[in-house]
Amino acid sequence: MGSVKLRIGIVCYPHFGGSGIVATEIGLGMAQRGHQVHLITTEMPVRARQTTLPIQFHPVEVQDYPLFEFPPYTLALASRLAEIAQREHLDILHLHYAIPHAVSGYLARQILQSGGPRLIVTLHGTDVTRVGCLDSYRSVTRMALLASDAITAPSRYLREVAYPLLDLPTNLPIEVIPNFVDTQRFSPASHRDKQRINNLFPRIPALHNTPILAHVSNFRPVKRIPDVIDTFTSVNQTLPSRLLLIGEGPERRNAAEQIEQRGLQDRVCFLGKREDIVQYLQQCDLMLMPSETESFGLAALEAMSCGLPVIASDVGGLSELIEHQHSGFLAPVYDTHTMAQHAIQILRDPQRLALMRLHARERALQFGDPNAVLQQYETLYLQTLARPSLASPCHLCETHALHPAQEPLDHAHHSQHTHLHSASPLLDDPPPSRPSHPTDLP
Ligand code: GMT
Repeated sequence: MGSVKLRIGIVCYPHFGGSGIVATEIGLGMAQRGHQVHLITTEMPVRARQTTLPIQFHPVEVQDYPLFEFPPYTLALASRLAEIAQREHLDILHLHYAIPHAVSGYLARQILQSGGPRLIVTLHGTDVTRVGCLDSYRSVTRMALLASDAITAPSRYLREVAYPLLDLPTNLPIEVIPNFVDTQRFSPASHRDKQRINNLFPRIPALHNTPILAHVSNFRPVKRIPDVIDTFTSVNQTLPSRLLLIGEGPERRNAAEQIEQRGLQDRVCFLGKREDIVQYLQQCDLMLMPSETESFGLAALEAMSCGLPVIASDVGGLSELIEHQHSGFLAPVYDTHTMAQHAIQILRDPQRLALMRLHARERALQFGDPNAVLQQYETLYLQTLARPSLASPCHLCETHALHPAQEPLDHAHHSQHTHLHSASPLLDDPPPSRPSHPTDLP
């Protein structure tokens, strides 16, 4: 980084889940690059708990009241964002997962009137494909996105579906900035120590040399946990094997029932939410990810980085990430028969499996340069700061105030005033204006 030090507020869901992980890693990376970082969430995010970097954490408290059937988190967050943005002179608020964070960010800036931070919204997946597109949320999410200063998505797929699903004008830029992985931490084991896994399956010692399949997720319906179990059931009928289920979520109970009904409980182990997943992934042979939709598939990328080929549904960002028959396999969504056939085929061919493990790792390495991704975000932050905020009226010429939804998306007029609008007094050499050609995945 140059001499520019930004004051960045990061807003995300702090629990286990891709959007919170990506947001936290961006926060840590920006702090590493010398920026002042503020995490604004209900709890300290999991991956920030051990850090020694000077990151400030601001908890959001949602006050309850007997009248409320649902405590209004969106409002509590908006008030907190306005307070922190003003007190800390934030340049940027980077809002991860549009619902409701984009709306809270919008409200915070309305509270602050002029001089508020630039709003960057990173769409993550179901905020578009499952929730944002619902009648209950579409119009308000759309309004907040149109009022933001920049929007990003982790894949071409999510960018493309966001326009029709959220009814966004096609001239609204959405920049593709892929998820990334720490390839040093998520790395193949130098030697495979199956004892760690064998200890999890004490009842059937005969299984101790059998293949190990893994699934990592937040166990929501979109992850198709029944398809994980169906695929495993078929694989196990042909090739005795074991399954590690890592994560926690609403589908866990159904999964346990399904496993018991099939008499597979001695071959399936629930590990729950954990921070040490690398040590387990390193001992596994394959990862299963039969999701109904997936904007990117960070869990798949982390597994690939540990050298695991992924058997996935051919949807969304998974189709962009996994090279079929090379670093993994893609099959039609819900087609557990084909997924199982792919698994059996590769598990029966140790040489090909070893090669695919290398290819999976190679593919992950293409997403393994956090600095390149951080640079993309940093450039975006600086670009938004170098031009007037798109949402607020141009205070020097209110009659010309443009809204990003309106034609043209022309910043030329406003750029005359850029230096006067620049929110950061620390910017002495503003970068060029917003890119018109968003970047794509490697
Ligand atoms: O959209 C979600 O389901 C939430 C989110 C999360 O917090 O787990 O997951 C999404 O964001 C990740 C990070 O960008 C992506 O890697 C996941 O593919 C994406 N999940 C879905 O699209 C289902």
